[in-house]
Amino acid sequence: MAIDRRSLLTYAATLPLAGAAPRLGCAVETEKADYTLRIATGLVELSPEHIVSTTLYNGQFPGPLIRLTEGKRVTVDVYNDTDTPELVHWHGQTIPSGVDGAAEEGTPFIVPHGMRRISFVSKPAGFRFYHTHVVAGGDLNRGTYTGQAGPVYIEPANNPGAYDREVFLVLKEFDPSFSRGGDMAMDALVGAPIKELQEIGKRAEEQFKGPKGYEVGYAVFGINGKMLGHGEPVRVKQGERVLFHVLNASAGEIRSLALPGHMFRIVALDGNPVPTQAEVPVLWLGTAERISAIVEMSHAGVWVMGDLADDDRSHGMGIVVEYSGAKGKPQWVKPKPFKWDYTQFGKANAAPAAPDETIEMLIVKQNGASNGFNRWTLNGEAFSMETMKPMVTVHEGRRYRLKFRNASDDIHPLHLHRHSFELVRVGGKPTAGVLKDVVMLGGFQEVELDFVADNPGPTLFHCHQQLHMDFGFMALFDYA
Ligand SMILES: [Cu+2]
Repeated sequence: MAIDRRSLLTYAATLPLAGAAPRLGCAVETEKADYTLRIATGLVELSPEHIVSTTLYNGQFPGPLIRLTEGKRVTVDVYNDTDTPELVHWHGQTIPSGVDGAAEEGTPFIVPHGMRRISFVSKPAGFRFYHTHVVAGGDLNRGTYTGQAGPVYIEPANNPGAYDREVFLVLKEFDPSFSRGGDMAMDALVGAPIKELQEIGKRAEEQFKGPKGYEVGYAVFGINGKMLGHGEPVRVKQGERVLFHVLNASAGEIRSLALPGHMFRIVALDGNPVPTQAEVPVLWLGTAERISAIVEMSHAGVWVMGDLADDDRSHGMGIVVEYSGAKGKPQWVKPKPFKWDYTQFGKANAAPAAPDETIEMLIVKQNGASNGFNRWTLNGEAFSMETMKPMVTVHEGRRYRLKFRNASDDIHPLHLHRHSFELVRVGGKPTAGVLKDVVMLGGFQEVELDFVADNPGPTLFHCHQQLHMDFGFMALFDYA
C-alpha cells in the first residue's frame, strides 16, 4: 500500500505543471473564476453528538452545488490547503483527460498548499458530481472516505419543467473503520448467479485461502451531512411534485431509499433522461450513481425517507419529509422487498446498434492477497500504479461493447470516465436506450454495455468502490 502512495507522490513531483499555482504574470488569472473550491480539513456536524473531522470542500458537506450550463465554458480555482496531493474529478462529464481529475489519465495533481485553475466546457446536461480521485489504500483519511464530494447540475438547453421544486440529496456515511466482514445488500438487484462464474470464484477462493480480506464499515450516516432527524426536513405541500436528485456519494456502499406511501417516477439515471419513466417504490443506488425522480406528494403526514437497512437508517441514513400542517413523530413503514431492474427504464422492443468490437473482462477476487486486502484482477491482471499500462486501445468513432463477467459475490458499481455508455444486457435481460456512467454488476452476474470512442485521450475504467479500485480493479483505455 505504502508503495502505491509513494509512487503517486513521486509522479506528482515529476510533473512540471502539477498544480503549478501559476498565479504570477498570467493574464487569465486576474479574472475571477466562476467557482472556487478549497480543500481543507473541517467539521461536519451530523448531530450534536456526532461531529466528524474530515477533508471537505469549502468547509462544508456536501460541497457547494455547482450549477453549470451545457456547452458553456466554466473556470474553477481549486486550492489544496492540505499536506497531500489532491485531484478533483468531474464525474459524468465528457471533458478532456487533463482536467477530468484522474492521475492515471494524466491530470496533474494539485500539490499540497498549491492551487490549479481548471477550465472546461460543461457537458452533457444533467445531474453530475465532483469528488476526490486520489488513492486511499489503507488510509481511511484519504480519497472518498473523506467528505470531498459535491453535486453538479448542468442545465439543459431546454428544461422540461414538469415539477414544482428540486431537492438535492447527497447520501454519505462517515467515521470509517476496517473489519473482516461486510454487509453488502445482496438483495438489491434482479438476475440470477451464473454457475460458471461461481465455479471460477470457487477456484480463486481455494487458491487464496486464509482470513477474509479487510472491508470498511461506518459509524454514522447522513443525508446532506445530517443524521436522520437532525437536519431541516424536506417541507412539502399536498399535490406538489418534487424532483429529487439523489446522489450516492459513498466510498463503497450500496444505498436504498424509500418514502412510505409514495412512489418515485424515475426521470433520469446518472443525469441522463430515461426512455421509459417507470414508477418504483424503492431506489437502489450503487456508489456514485445518481437518480432523478419525481415524487407526487399525495399522502399527507410526517415521514421518514430512509434506507431499507434498519442498521444504517437507525445510524442516520434518512431525512424527514414533512407535509405542511402535518404534526407528530416521523413515521417509517418498511416497504416490501424490491429488486432493482435497470431494464424497466429502457426502450421497449429495441436493440442498441451493433458494436464494432466486443471486449470481455473477467473479474476475480484474490482473497486477502495484498497485505490482508483483497486484490482484484481484470482478465488476470491487477492494475499497476507503477506502470499505468493501458489495457485496451480504442479507435475514435468506433463502438465498443464491454462484457463484464463477475466471478465474485460482491456487487460492483462499474464506472467509465469521460464517456457515457448504453446498457445492452443486465441481469440476463436485453435493453437499449439507458445511458449511464456507473452501473451495478451483481454477484456472479454479467453486464454488457456499449460506448462510442468519441472523446480522445486516456480514459479510466474502474469499480467505484474505493477499496476495490485501490487494489487492482481499474483499467486504462487509450486512443490509437
Ligand atoms: Cu468493486
